[in-house]
Amino acid sequence: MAATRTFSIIKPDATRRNLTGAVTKMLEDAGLRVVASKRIRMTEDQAKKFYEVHAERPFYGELVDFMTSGPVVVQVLEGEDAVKRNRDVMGATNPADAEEGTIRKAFAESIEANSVHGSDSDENAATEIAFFFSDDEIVG
Ligand code: YYY
Ligand code: MG
Repeated sequence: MAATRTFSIIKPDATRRNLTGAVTKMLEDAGLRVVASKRIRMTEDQAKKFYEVHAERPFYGELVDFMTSGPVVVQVLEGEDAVKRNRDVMGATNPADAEEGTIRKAFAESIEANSVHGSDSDENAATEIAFFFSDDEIVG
């Protein structure tokens, strides 16, 4: 199968604990290649827009506060079946349900502070990549 792309965020709980390298190593060991990466502080507007799909959920406000509480590392990942490959290595949203060997099992602090984001479909991956990166920032 041809390589595809997905979008990843190393969240503030992970950057705060200096886990950028450890998380990235797990992504790479899972067969994903980082083809774009930058460390940013998300603005409130960016976080609100990024998580717009969850706007009606009770956790939305706290999620926006959390995602803007510290630096994040946004990344484009490339690999075979990248969206699923990344979701598999991330593990379940709630670390209590995450399997051994997953990033969230290893590092997540809670269902909110769960260390990583990953796109859930090819379509959303394309939208999310374009939200943070221009074409010339992605080097495959
Ligand atoms: O895609 P994924 O991150 O695994 O979960 P989503 O259901 O898309 O939720 C996005 C984000 O929202 C999740 O990573 C943490 C937060 N969240 C929360 O704080 N509390 C919940 N009950 C559900 C999700
Ligand atoms: Mg999601």
